[in-house]
Parts: sequence; C-alpha cells; structure tokens
Amino acid sequence: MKLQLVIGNKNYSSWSMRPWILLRQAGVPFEEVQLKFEDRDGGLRVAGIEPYSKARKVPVLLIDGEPVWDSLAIAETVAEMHPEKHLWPDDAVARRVARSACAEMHSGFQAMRSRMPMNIRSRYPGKGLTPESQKDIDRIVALWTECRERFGGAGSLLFGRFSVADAFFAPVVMRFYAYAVKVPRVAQEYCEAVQALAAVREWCDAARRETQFVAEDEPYAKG
Ligand SMILES: N[C@@H](CCC(=O)N[C@@H](CS)C(=O)NCC(=O)O)C(=O)O
Repeated sequence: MKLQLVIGNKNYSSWSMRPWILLRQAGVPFEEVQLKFEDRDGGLRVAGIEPYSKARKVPVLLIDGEPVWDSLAIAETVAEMHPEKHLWPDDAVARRVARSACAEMHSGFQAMRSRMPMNIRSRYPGKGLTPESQKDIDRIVALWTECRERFGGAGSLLFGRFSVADAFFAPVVMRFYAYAVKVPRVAQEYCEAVQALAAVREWCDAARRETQFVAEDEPYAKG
C-alpha cells in the first residue's frame, strides 16, 4: 500500500505535525508531499491543495491515492492499519482516556491555539498569555498530569510508551517552548520527553530550516 502524507509548512502547521510524528515515530514508511501556506484575503490557504483534498486543508493521507483528511481520522486509520504498532494503549481504560484526550485537543483550546500559534523556529517568551489561554494551559497540564500518574508508569510519555496522544500533544509542547510557558515539573518532564523523540527532533530541525514568513501565523513578529 502506498502512503503519501500531504502537509503544510513544518514551522507553522500544527495539524500537519500530528500525523507526520505518528507515522515517523511508529516507523511506518510514507512519502511526504509538502505544500506551502499562502496569505490570501486576510486568511491562509494551502497552495496546490486542490488535487489532494476537497476540504482544501492539510494534513491529508493518501492511501493508494484515496484521501483520508483531518488529523484525527488519519490517526485512527494509521492505528487501525498497524495494530502491531500499538498506537493506542492496550489497556481498555487507558485507551478510552487517550481517545478522549485526543478528541479534547482536537476540538478545544481555542484561546491557546489562537494566541500562541505554533512557530518552531521563533521564541516569544510570555506572549499570548491571557486569562483564557492560561485556562487552556491549566487544563492541558491537569490532563497530562492525570495521564502520567494513572497510565505513564512504563515510560516517559502520557501512556508510558509512544501513542497517538503524544503525536497530538507534540505541537502543544512546541508552543510551550516557543512562548516559554511555565508548567509544573511533571508537565516539564513530559515536554522534555516529547522533544527528545527522534521524530520530533527531525520535524523541528526541518522546521528551523524553513524561511517562508506567513503573516497569518506571526502575530508577534516585528514589522
Ligand atoms: N481539523 C483539521 C484542521 C486542519 C487545518 O485547519 N489545517 C490548516 C493548516 S494547519 C489548513 O489547511 N488551512 C488552510 C485553509 O483553511 O484554507 C485537521 O485536524 O486536520
């Protein structure tokens, strides 16, 4: 089966980062198709997305040319295609919590998302911190703490070993780094564990080499 993952700019595209980290860290071979964001009419579009997805958003996973769009659908599909990789926790209770955590991440945290857009090559300590984004951060820290305490025993990630949940929260870890968000020790250690993953290091190295400036994702850049 031929897998192609269509992604946006590695520096900015938090949604694209999730399935890319999932596939790469799990050792599932895929071809990367990278498209570029364009600022257009006060918004953002993905240049050249039309042949890949009617939804016109990245990421898209093409399986023998057939698109799976939306990062959550892609993650479920990859986990289903590779049961031997145990991409969801084996324990049924842990698996329910992992799915809930991913769904909460997928549909929530709008204040943190909009005030602290992912920007891997930049550092804006303290920017974007409002009462609303702090509330999102507090909830994420509480969620991470619960997962680590209840299910993290066997390793340094949310459910011990690597799972879909870590791929989903990797962009949040990079936001916390960019905006120097202060978090308690358990969350800090989790952030370090995610940043040490080979796939995360590879994505971030490539993101730092990108030079394209996308105004829509740069609320704190000068001039
Ligand atoms: N829920 C979608 C969101 C995807 C999304 O919003 N992608 C953004 C880039 S990170 C995009 O393609 N924007 C282009 C547009 O809205 O035209 C997912 O999880 O894949």
